[in-house]
Amino acid sequence: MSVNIAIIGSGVVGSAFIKQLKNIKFPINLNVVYLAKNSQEALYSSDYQPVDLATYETAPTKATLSLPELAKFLKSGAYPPILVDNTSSPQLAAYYPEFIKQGVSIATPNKKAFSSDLKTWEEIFSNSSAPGGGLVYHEATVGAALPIIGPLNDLVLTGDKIKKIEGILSGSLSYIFNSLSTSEPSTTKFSDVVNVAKELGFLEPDPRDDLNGMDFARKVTILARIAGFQVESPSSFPVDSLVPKELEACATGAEFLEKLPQYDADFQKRKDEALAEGKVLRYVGQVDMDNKTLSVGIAKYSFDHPFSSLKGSDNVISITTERYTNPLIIQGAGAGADITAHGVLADALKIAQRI
Ligand code: NHO
Repeated sequence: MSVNIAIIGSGVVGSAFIKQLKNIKFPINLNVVYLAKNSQEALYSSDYQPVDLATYETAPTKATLSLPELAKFLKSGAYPPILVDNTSSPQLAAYYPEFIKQGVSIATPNKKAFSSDLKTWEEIFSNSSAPGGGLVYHEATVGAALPIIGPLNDLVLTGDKIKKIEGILSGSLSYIFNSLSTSEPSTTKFSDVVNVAKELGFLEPDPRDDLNGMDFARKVTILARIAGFQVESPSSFPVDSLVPKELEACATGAEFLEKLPQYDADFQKRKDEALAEGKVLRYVGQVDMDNKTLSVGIAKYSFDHPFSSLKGSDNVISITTERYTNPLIIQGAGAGADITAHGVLADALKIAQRI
């Protein structure tokens, strides 16, 4: 048995994905027929010869195929096709409904298609369930490779009712709050912790892209939609940005970091107030299915709550359902290239077994 695979993107996650794929043994032949290193350069041959993953970094490339050309190429191969999107491209994401309609299955950590407008989400899943439609697996769009989307889907499909989802779903914001707000009094400064997070590689080049909460809001949108809440978009509910209003206009991330210490006193006050109540601050996403509300922002938790003892950049999610009246709690590393890549590869292998 064989499948044809197209890999799009060879950045942080993409290159870790290729390394893992190169080294696995699997009963199905995983034939990589197309590899787009970036939006300009690709490796492929018109007779579907496998791309040599050992030499892809230096091998001569061709111009990438347009998305309609790529769909046609994959559809015309001898084996069922899987597209692995390791980019954050909105253009590629917008083309998922068409790929799926044409029988191309998708495995991806790219959140864009699942967290933009509701219409794209609906098209993806209705095309996937139509006869001949491709399969869609996107476990690594939330919590890296932590098993969140699979179990949540299983609960919904088997008739459980989701009541509440609450989680810390950003590696960078988890690290910042775990370091900043502890059960012991501390004078650790917000700006210092943000700088350390940056040095450790947890933050985007411009830290505001993590601190504005929008990436987190996309993850909450995905979870709410799986639970049956038809969220219009990640900007249709309150998101508490950690970027002070006055610093939104800074021209660069470096200027933002330089001015951030002016706001340390605000964070110190907030965490001191929480400590006085026997609580710590955490940056969380909440979905309340009974009241149909969503939010992303700072919340307070007592010292014995599972969110309070989180370590490093770990993620945690708590899912309360009709069956799980004591919430189902899933916790572990929620960031990092190898971890994310294995979530994507595991999804691609599941697809290969099903198509
Ligand atoms: P990169 O390193 O920018 O790589 C993207 C590559 O795609 C680039 O090489 C670019 O040239 C190529 N590309 C873009 N458009 C293309 C096109 N049209 N055709 C062909 N190639 C194209 O990005 P990453 O970091 O590898 O991320 C890839 C995807 O994984 C993104 O959708 C990202 O959101 C997702 N993702 C990444 C990570 C991570 O570890 N970097 C995580 C989760 C999801 O859990 C991880 C994490 O750390 C989460 C987060 N930082 C947190 O929670 O704090």
